[in-house]
Amino acid sequence: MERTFTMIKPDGVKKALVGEIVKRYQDAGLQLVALKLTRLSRDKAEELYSVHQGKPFYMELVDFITSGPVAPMVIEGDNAVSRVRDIMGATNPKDADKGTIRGDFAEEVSENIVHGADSVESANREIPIFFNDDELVG
Ligand code: DAT
Ligand code: MG
Repeated sequence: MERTFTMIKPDGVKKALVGEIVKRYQDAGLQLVALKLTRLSRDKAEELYSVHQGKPFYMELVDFITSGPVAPMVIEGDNAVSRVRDIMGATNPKDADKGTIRGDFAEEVSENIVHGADSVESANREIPIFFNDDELVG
């Protein structure tokens, strides 16, 4: 059993995709452990994306992720990290397969609907940025 962190970005919330995305994860047999609607402070956005600091798209990324409500969640299941990444699709929607979230709903790499942790270590770092232990209830 593995836990991962995934988050619907402001474009996904704006396009009313929260229900659709949660359904895709649950239909795949993954379990929802925590979910909320919130808005990211600049500090938390910089913490989430600290590995991208200094990259050309970093400022744009932080501006975007703080531009509106987001829906962070914790998901549990066998191989949850890689299965969530598979359901999300490739980082650049132009490379993402149809049937994946990004392939179906995104057009630009800078606005690609969802975030997903890339490893168990990343998930363990990212989850506490958004949730206290007593919020992990699923
Ligand atoms: P992922 O979100 O698939 O883990 P990543 O960690 O490499 O991808 O990058 C984090 C986010 O940064 C990504 O979801 C969108 C943005 N991003 C990545 N590469 C970019 C680029 N070349 N131009 C603009 N935004 C980019
Ligand atoms: Mg990443």
